Order: sequence, then C-alpha cells, then structure tokens
Amino acid sequence: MSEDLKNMKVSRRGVMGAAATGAVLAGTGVGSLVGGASPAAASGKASMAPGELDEYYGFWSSGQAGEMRVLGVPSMRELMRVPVFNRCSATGWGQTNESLKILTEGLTDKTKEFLAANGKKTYDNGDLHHPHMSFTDGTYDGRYLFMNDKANTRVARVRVDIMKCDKIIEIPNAHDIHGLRPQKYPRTGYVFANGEHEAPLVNDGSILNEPDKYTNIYTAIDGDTMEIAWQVMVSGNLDNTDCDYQGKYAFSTSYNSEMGMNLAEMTESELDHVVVFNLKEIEKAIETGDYQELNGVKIVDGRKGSNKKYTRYIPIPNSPHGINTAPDGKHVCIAGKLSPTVSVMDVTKLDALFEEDADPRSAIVAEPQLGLGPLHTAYDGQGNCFTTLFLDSQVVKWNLEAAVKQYAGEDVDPILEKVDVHYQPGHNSTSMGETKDADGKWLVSMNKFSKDRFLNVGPLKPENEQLIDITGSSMEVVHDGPTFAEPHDSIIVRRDIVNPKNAYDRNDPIWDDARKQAEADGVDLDDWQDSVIRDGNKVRVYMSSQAPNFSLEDFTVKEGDEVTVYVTNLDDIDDLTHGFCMANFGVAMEVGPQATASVTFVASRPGVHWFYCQWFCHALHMEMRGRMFVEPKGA
Ligand code: K7E
Ligand code: CUA
Repeated sequence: MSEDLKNMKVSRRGVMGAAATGAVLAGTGVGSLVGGASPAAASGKASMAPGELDEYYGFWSSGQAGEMRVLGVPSMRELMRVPVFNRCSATGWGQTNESLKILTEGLTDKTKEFLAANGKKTYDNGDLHHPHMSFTDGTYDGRYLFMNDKANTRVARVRVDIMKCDKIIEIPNAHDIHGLRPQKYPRTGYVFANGEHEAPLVNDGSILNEPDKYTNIYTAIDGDTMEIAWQVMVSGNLDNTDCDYQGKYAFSTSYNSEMGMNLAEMTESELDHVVVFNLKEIEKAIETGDYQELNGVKIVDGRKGSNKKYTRYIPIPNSPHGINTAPDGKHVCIAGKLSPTVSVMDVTKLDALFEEDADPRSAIVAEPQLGLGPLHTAYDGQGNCFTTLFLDSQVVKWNLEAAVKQYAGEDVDPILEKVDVHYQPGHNSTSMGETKDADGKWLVSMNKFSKDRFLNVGPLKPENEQLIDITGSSMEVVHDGPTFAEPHDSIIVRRDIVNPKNAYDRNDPIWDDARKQAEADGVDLDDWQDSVIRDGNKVRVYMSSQAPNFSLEDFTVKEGDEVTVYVTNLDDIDDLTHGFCMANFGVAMEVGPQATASVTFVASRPGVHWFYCQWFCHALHMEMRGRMFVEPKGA
C-alpha cells in the first residue's frame, strides 16, 4: 500500500458519485479506490505486474451460473472457470461422453426417469454456493474441492490436480443442498451437506399441509468414495454448516425452527437454533442398527424430542445464517442475520451439552452486538473476526476474547473497526481463514450489489467483490472486482498447496470407458492408429490431434448412423489444448494435452461437413480441419 493511500482519510462513501473528486484523485493513482474514476488498478500489494504470479489461489462459487471459478489473489484476476453443474460451450461439459458419465451416474433412478420424460440426460442448471477444499489435520491438503448444488440437490467434487469435476452425486431424501463443509480433522473424511428445504420424508404426494410430518435431512458423504455415509433427520430447516477441529462435532444453523411455510411463520419466533451433531454417537447408531433405511441410505433420528445423544439444539437469536469455526480450534461464530448479534459457541463445552439436563445455551460464551444483518464471519488467526453486515453494507472487525469478556460482564467493547463495502456483503473469506493456518493477510468481501461502482451495463448489474488488506491496524479496501452471477462463497488457499498438472496422464481414469471401447475395437489408444469401426448403425471414429493436424483428413458415415468420435491429443506441450467442433452438428469439445475425449451424435444431415479445431493451438490453427461425409440414405 502506498503511503499516499495510507494517509488518505477520505470517506469512500463521501466521494461516491462525486466525479470531480474522482478526477482529482486520479492523479494520485488511487482514484479507482475512492471514486472509480481512475482506470489505474489499485496501488500497493494488490496490483500485480504483468507476468507476476499471485500468492494465493481463490476458489469461487458462481451461484446460479453453476460453475466453480479460480481466481488469483490478491490480483483478483479470474484464471479459470470449471464447469460443474452447468453446461459449457467451450469445453463440451455436459456433451462429451466423459462429462455425461459424471453428470448422470450419481443420479437416482427416479431422477433419471424424470429427466428422460423431459427429453434430457441430465440437469443443465445448478446453484453452486459453497466450494471448500479437503483437509488433513486441520488444514487444506490440495486433493479435492467439494461443492453443493442447491437447485438440484447435488454435491460435486473437483480434482485439484487437473481442475476438473470428477464426481457428482444426488442426495436422496434431502431437499436442495445448501450449506456444505468438509471435515477438518483428522481428515476429509466426511463432507457435511445441509438439505435446506423441509418436505415429507416419503414425498409421494400423500402429504401436503401437515408440517409436523415434514422433516429436514443432514447428510455426511464419504469424500474419498463420494458415497453417502449416513443421514440425520432433524427438526427445523438447515442453512449453513461447519465442524470442529477435534473431529467430534458438526453443526448447522436453522433459520426456520418454526417449520413455517410462509415468511410470517418462518420469522415468527425470536429464537431459532443451531443443531449440534455428535459424530461418534451417530456412527454408533449406524453400527448398532438404530436407523431406518430409505432409498439406500441409513437415516438416524435426530429430531427434537428424540432424546438420543445424536443431536442437541442450541437456541440462537433470530434466523441465524453463517456458521464459521475459528482457527483457534475452540470458537464458532454464528451470525444472527435478523438479530444484530453473533453468537459464539465454545466447542470444548459441547461434551457437557450432551449430558442430561444440560442448559441448552451452556456452550454459548459470547454474543456481541455488531450491527445490522450479520451474515458470515472470517478470521485472521490472531484472535480477530471479520463479520459481514448485510444491511449496514459494512465489514466489522472485532476481537473474540474481548467479546467473551464482555459476555462475562466485563466493561469492554469488542468492536475494533468498521469499514464500508459496496454494497450488501454476504460471505467473506480471509487467506487460509477457514483452516488452523489462517494468516491474516487478505479479506475478500463478496457484495451482492454493485450499483454505481462500475460502468452501467443495463438492468442486470455485476456483483462486486472487494479486496481488503487486513495486515495493518486498520482495514484498507484496495480493489473492486466485478463478477457475474453470483459468487456466494470463496476460499483463499496458499499457492504451494495447489499443484495442478500441465498435461494429463495417459492413464487418467476419466476416459476409462473410451479405453475399454477402443480395446474391444482392437484399437490401442496409446500406440496411435486411426480407425473407423462400423458396428451395425453405430460408427466409432478414432483419431488423434497434433498441432496443426487431425490424423484423419476425412471419414465417411451413413445418414442416420450414431457416430462417436474419439480424439486423443498427442501433444504434451504446456498449454497445447486442441478442440473438436463438428460444424452445424452442435458438437464441440476440449481435448487437453495427452487427453482423450469423445462425443456421440446422430449423423442425420447428408453431405460434406467440416470439423475443425476450436481451441487456438498453432499458426496453422485455422487449417486444422477435416471433413465428415454423410452419405444420404439409400445411396
Ligand atoms: Cu449466499 Cu453461503 Cu448460500 Cu450466505 S449463502 S450470503
Ligand atoms: Cu488444434 Cu487449434
């Protein structure tokens, strides 16, 4: 941060819309921070010189866009979009056989039937809120990223080594997966996932207006196999979730403990709750058979009044939303949303909470009043918390120990500072902040509204993410970054933990099916030969790509044939991705270095059709093309 900037005591809000002030400040190189008038990037540490690499990877959700995004932090440059629940025109995600397998194999039979009735193989949309990395011993281990789909009740996994999604599963019995967190200790282990919306457990159309028969489902997925380990039936709905650093408890917020079906009912009660899940007791229930099985999943009864040791319900002021475990391994912050408070839970007091006759609030050790609309909390690893205030459009920095003292009756104010953000922040995240290695360097505030912060692009505005330097005694907003719909959550991971490859391994399991089919066809995918195999009205075309050529200049099929084209990219040079696009067939896919990819279509258009490489690869990239000849029927 430049000294100029540090010494500048201009209220950001004060100069909002004051173009003249912005123009004056532009000369100092800080205009973009205060008025938005300067084209220059933020000064100081947040700006990266051309070619300079970021210190951190940011993994971003995209909400209703359905993909995961990779950013560099602190530059906030978007590095990659990883298609997950969406359909991607560039990579062929949702069209290649390899991606369709991932998108369909984890769906329930009922869903497959439903999709078929609608003329689809898989869903085209998703609502990805929470991307989180796998842990070992309380910190990120660089293996996987896990993420939820609220829209179609799914959980996906992305392999960090190639930054591609490799598993998607639908969660039976639950409705609309929202909160998601991986187990922190001893490792992931479990991936915890909240079903947000309540419904009758057997939802066959026989129950409508009997909310007492509605239930919510908490799910633990095995992160290694992506199979469901167990589910717990709970009272009240489920919003966000997190877990401790002891490997003993997980917990979820509920904004609708009332089980209300409309807004008035949902917000009626002054207190909602956090459900605490006792992992060892739930595992015991699975071992001893204290569960019911539904749709192939074991469900333990953890509802209020079940009087078992599987769950406890802690009353929390109105409609709690975010729940975030602090890096001290002890405290958990629960944001009030409709209450101006954050409730702080001490996980070392949770054993006692499971004793008979325990005071349900006995694990709450602080409840500071922070401002209006607290949603999520991030940490600097030095005892301070950063909570977003949606209604106040601020981030508040406060001290945890001071809040605990205040709650115990001491006359201390835990609030250290408030900084304006633009506008209406939801999640925030700090560098390594959800691990025990929180390093207190950067805070990203993910703001739901950008309004006047950028050039107007019509009624639909981008969101605004602001980067805040938290190394000093006061928070400095150093960067605005517009983003398309709608990042909910992000994590910021030290770059030494994330080590993707530059080319695929030839034996990557992604194209196992292609390899098997090739073997059956007498084609060796690793010792290249072009082949066109006819099998009734199915035709399989095997070709390779090596800049600037496809190995096949042309191939011939008959009208009505079901054609599968397998392309293997023999190039293994850094950044040498080819593509395969069959023009006017709606077919396109990415073929990465050393990858095999395949796509299937019906050749129902007679004539000459060009296929071409749609990924710029060589000076003669335009020439990288070939012909498919479709003989008309009866020819
Ligand atoms: Cu947007 Cu995490 Cu889905 Cu809060 S959630 S804001
Ligand atoms: Cu190969 Cu462009």
